[in-house]
Amino acid sequence: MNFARSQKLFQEAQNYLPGGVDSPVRAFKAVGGTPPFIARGKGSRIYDEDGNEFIDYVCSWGPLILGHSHPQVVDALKRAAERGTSFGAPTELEITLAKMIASAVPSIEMIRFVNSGTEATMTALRLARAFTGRDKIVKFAGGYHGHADGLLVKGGSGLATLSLPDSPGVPTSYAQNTLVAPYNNAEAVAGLFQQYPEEIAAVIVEPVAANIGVVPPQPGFLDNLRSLTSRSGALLIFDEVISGFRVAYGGAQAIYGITPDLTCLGKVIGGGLPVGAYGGKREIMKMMAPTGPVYQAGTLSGNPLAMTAGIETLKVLSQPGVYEQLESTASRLEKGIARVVGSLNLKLNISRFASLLTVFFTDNAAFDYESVSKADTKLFGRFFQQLLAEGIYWPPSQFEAAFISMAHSDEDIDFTIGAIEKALNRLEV
Ligand code: KE4
Repeated sequence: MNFARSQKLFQEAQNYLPGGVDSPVRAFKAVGGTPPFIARGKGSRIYDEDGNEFIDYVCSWGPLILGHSHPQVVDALKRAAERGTSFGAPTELEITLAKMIASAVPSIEMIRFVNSGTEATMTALRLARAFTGRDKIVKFAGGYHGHADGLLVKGGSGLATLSLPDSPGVPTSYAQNTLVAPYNNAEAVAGLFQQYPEEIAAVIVEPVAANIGVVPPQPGFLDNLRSLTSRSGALLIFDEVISGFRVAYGGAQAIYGITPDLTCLGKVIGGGLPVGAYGGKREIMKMMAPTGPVYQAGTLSGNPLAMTAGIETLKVLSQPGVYEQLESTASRLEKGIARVVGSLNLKLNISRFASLLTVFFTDNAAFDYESVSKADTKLFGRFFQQLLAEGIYWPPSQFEAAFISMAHSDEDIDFTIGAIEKALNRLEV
């Protein structure tokens, strides 16, 4: 493959943007080489500035569950843009999307739209602190909830990849209010509640961890968090920015039958445009300005284009058979990779939850940050480069999930399995 134009653009970009990118993982630091500069996307495919074509398993890190440039979304966006892109005033579109989300996720009685998952989790934690009058929060090692200061403590996702356990610039005083427990370890959380009685405002958790690669909750883990928080007067916050409307139309909370106090959403509900949201019980949410004293605001919050893309995306997702199709496609990929791994007698671990999948270069179980951090990230980098050369755009980090969309066909999956077989054959593992 020829990447001449991407190499030239990458050089130029680095003069203006740190690392040439607007989000660290895109710079391919974890896998090496030059990131292709993408010119366009259609369905399951993306095309770079050199004309190379890739089957895309990043899907903009989750939002494009319908695939790129879905006609229903694009047509609605064109019409919306002609009516105006943003008013800084209420629109009916916000009610429409709010109603769709509230009917899909009963724990969300009220919701506030913001512009990113980071804004959603940052505000949900501020709200939890205000509602409980407590300062401390609990997160999980490897959990990534965006880049708000108090959450960059043993972050996952890009931080895990860049092995920066804490980010410089976060005041120690902020970090001291963030307690960290291992994922899938409710006993450790119980210990924190014993150590800091009446001080913990909330536990924030990815109900299906996807920023250390895909690590599903062990049986009982989420139930235990629910009972621990209820007993202690702390709030349970489900960060469903990835899992929301992806693992099920009602999110992971629908699968596990757990009612969190607050839920954070993003990605899919914006259909590829910048959206985040936090929502939950009415008695908690009405503490938000202007009905209550907790402040949060945003110029483009709930803007008509993002609302439109979200509404059209959820309309498609609410149709019968959608999650069955996603499950069938993702399962076909998982089984195909497993066949290859088995035939080559490789020590790899394939971890899948619905349409999220990670191939871990370790035979450790996908249990928590500790267990997956043993993965051979160098080997993963070579695997990634082999796949790219075969026309597969896999997530450029061992600690991210591959995202399967409604646009991935059986032919795409079979081609991908063939490319993975070639790639693994070429690795001296
Ligand atoms: P954003 O601020 O990036 O919209 O959302 C932050 C966030 C919150 N919660 C969860 C569970 C998330 O996964 C994220 C962001 N996800 C990463 C990918 N793992 C975004 C990609 C990137 O950082 O470039």
